[in-house]
Amino acid sequence: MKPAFPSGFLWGAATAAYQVEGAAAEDGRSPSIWDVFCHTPGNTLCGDTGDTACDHYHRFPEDVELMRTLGLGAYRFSVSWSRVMPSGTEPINSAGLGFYDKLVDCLCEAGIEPFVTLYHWDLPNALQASSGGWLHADLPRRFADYANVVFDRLGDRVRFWLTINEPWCIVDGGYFTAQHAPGIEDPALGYVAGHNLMRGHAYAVAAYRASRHGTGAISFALNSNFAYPVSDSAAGQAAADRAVEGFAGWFGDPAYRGEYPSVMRARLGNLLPEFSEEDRELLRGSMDYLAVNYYTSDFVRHAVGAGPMEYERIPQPDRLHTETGWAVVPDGLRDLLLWLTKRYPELPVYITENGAAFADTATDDGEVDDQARIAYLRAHLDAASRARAGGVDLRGYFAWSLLDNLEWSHGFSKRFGLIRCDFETLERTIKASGHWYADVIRNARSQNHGIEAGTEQPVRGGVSG
Ligand code: IFM
Repeated sequence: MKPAFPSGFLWGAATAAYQVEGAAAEDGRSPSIWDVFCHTPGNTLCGDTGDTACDHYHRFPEDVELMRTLGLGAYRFSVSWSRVMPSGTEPINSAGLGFYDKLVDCLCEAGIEPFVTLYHWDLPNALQASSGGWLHADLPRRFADYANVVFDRLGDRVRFWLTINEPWCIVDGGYFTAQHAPGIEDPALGYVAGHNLMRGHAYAVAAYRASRHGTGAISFALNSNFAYPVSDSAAGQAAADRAVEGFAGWFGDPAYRGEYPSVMRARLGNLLPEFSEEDRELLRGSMDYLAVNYYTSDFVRHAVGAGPMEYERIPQPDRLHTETGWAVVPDGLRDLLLWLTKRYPELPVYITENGAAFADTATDDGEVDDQARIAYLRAHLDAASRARAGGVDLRGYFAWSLLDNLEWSHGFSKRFGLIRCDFETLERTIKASGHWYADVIRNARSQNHGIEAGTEQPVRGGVSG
């Protein structure tokens, strides 16, 4: 039987700086908008902050050893802009940059591919305070300057880059609902922030491709739900189509072809800013690969007046839900990957996040028999393999998350890890799901005749300006 995943498939796990690092005030790091948000009473459950988080900053050698135990081929982590450039611009903080240098060395020594995200939501607060952060038209240039510093330092060892993690979440949480930093509730501003995030992505990609190490692959992490109609009417199907275009297409279309989806342009009008011709040029073909973060899907119906896109989500109480209240819809992963591959052809695909929070119970020894998480991951890997069989050029999969961490405004209450973190003692224990994932990786490798061909070289996608 043909193996479900090919030789060279990248098996990884992911984290993000503010969620795991801690050491918030060490070695010259300045506060990010997430430090300010978490330290503002009422913003996070129990007032939890990332001050210590998992203390990955100090414990990364132990964590890399755990990755080795799991047999991971790749580790996706993010760089904290506030560590590297505390004011947001020059000067560079060499201690902060040095941390990532050491982490990358440690991963390379362990034979684990570093997969680096430049921005996972933690803007230096100095830039928010002085200029309004992503609302300022100049911020994309500042982001590219910072990105360039990181490319220059780590680019000799890092071959996979992501500019921005989940622009949709940044806009939704940060500007539509105020559940995330910077805690603004003004949709009109959200579209401006989203626009500048994509401009920042484009400028950073251009900087990378012009840099001395710029031969790897770069993209941004696109999160999206898939959407299914709750009725089989034509209007229901059209509403579901709009929902996917307005979610995945909102950021995918600009990065592929330099413009927002026409359905968004038609329905949102002036709420969507215009890209300049120069921005369009830089945006087109700015994904060397598709990086997809998937957790759940929506069930929708056409709803006149329910916002410009005129659809509404219908709750599915009969479906299994995770602790974050998200319906478990593995087929949505397959359908989303097929949709993305059809809309953005010729691009290799990596699932850069997939996972679930469940109410883990730990024994006194910290052991966790998280069968619900195993079932979730198994079903999603099966959906991923069906997407591959359907023609998706899937090259890698990253479980979210390597270890339990700060789940943003939910604080430490939602656990996504393959590895348990005891937030009192900071002790780590591999959960049943971690052992299960290690078996999946081992079996996949042995199905490929025990010959692990090494990670395929990053390939630039076939799209050009
Ligand atoms: O924890 C987050 C991560 O930071 C971004 N993607 C979704 C995860 C789960 O909510």
